[in-house]
Amino acid sequence: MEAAPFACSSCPSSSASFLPSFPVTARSLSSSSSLLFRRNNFRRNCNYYAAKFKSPRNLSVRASGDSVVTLLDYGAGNVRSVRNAIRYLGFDIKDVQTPEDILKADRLIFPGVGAFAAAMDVLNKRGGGNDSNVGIILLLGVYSEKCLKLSIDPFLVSDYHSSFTEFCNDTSIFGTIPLNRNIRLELSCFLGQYIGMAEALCTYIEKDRPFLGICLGLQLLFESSEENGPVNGLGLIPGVVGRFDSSNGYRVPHIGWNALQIKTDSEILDDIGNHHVYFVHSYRAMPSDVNKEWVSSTCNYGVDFIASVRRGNVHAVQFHPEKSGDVGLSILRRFLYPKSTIMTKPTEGKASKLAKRVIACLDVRTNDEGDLVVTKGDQYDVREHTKENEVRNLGKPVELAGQYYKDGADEVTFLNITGFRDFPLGDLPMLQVLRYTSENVFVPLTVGGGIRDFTDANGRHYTSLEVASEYFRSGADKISIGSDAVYAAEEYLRTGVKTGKSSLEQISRVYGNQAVVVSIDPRRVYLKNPNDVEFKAVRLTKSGPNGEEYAWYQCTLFVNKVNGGREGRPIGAYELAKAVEELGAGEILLNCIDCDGQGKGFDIDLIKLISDAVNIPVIASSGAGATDHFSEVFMKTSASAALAAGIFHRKEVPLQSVKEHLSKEGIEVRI
Ligand code: 1PR
Repeated sequence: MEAAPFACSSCPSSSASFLPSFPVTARSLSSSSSLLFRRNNFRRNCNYYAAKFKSPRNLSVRASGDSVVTLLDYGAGNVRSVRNAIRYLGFDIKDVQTPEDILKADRLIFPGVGAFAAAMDVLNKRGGGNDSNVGIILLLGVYSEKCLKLSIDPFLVSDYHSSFTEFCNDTSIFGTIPLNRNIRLELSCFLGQYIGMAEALCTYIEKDRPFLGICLGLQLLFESSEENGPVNGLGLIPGVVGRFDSSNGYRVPHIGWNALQIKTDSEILDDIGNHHVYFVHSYRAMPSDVNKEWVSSTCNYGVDFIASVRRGNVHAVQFHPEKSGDVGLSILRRFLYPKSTIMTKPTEGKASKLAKRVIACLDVRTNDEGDLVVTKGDQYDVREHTKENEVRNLGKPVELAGQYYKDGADEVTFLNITGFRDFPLGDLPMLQVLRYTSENVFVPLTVGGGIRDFTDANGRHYTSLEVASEYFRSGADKISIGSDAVYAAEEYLRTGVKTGKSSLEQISRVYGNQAVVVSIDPRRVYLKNPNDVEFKAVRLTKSGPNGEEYAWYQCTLFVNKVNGGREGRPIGAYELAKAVEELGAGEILLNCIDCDGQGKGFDIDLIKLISDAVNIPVIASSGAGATDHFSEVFMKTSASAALAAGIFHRKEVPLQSVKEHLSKEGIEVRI
């Protein structure tokens, strides 16, 4: 490795003004021939450095006021909702730039998103300086403050290039006795901005400073995770984070609104025991004797897993309070205003298990005047059958989404139905819709349409991952892929090879499969004999127009070319669903062109076929016209959620009456 100059870009106190006159680097110090040089120069310069290098503890100025939350966002997914919720509750946000920001925080929220290993990589990165600087600074810190106490020969650590944690664990320096946690903390405080985020986080938590970890922000506190691992975590709570077992009939990821069993006085969870909160994850930590002091609530999903932990001022939750509606906001409020007595008590709930979800869907497109409107098709035809043939306009996207949130929608889905021709990153109004909606809507938002590779008019190429990232940054929790998933599944079935290059694979690798929905748009093709096609056919509950007893469900997509239109593809919904599950989809949004906008009920044959075929959650879509249709789909199939559009837009059936009806029928829903 090339020797780096001894200068730290992020730290004014280590600026060139007090650099030694000799070109010292950790590497230059490491050669054995320079030992004498090192000793003499090190000792000569040490007092000088000690005088210049002040502990951040001494320098520390309270950066944050009473109404500031420090947010640890390492850019791996959608934390816009957390930001929006914090602002909604009257707080400003200070972003963590350096580990020192963590140490100085008054209250810290860590909304971990993405994969465990990627998050630990970021946390383990050092704060300021580079490899060489860290070695030198550690050396100075150890020498000037701790050497006598630790009896360390500072020269043994002079070229220490690795992270602070590795340094502390190095038995060649500290012998077989591991460096005591208290001394580590003192050292890390002393070294302040030169330590990694991980060490700063451990220090902050061990000092019992107000902390709230969310989702991955809870998992990272444990010793390790099996996610692409084992991967070491922060090690503050005993236990290993493992994957849910889907072999016992439970769909993985665990997505949806589930109930908590409160174990101890958790303070931030007061009064919410009987309400549902929103989970979305495939990995979980398990309660055991070794961590029971931490566990404040559990949740059941085939097994009892840890839903929240609490010790003193340190809290972490596996669910998403920022996506759990009013109940979630009340949890955040209790964390932000711990002493406040003016808590509004949420109404009494009846949560006992994972609820079936009711989703409001907004098909969005630009009308002929250029305005972005919510529209709705009949079997995908969104134009009025009038002389003008205009696009059906059912309202404004942000307003309608806000209304459905108030009405109790468990999720809101936006489908940019002309995404096949509008480039989403050029289609800024759609991004604006997401941004504005996420300011006031605290349930999960899904967005679909146009997620694929794209080359714009200037020849600049964008990957589907870039498109998805922009959607996530704008407030989406999940993205939905239609056409591109059909192409990916076809290729996978043809070659048997997962290339890792499809949008589906790339996005789920980076954001996790729980963030990737595949939207399927099949239409019924009637058959006299199920063996007439190579695709999976079903026996119909109601025979076809010519007495056909079978049908297969042909996938379709929109082709954007002259005389283009919806094109049937040589792949069935069954084959597609199984292929995209293998490629990394976390959920399936199952439409049906024949039923869309008809109000005659969901296609139960299709939904049963697909929901029995895959282990990921299936959202039943198309055809809802009455409350009975929702109970029917949940009683006759294993769908996890039901989505509707027309009946809500036309105000034929209020969302709340769907929920009340389901509840009366004994189907658990979030009320
Ligand atoms: O292919 O990745 O660009 O995604 C395009 C997305 O747009 C796909 O998810 C596709 O389903 C959707 N889409 C494309 N054209 C239309 C259309 O209507 N012309 N909408 C369309 C699909 C179906 C549902 C609808 C339900 C419920 N709409 O979203 O909301 O059928 O309706 P209902 O309750 O009124 O029966 P890509």
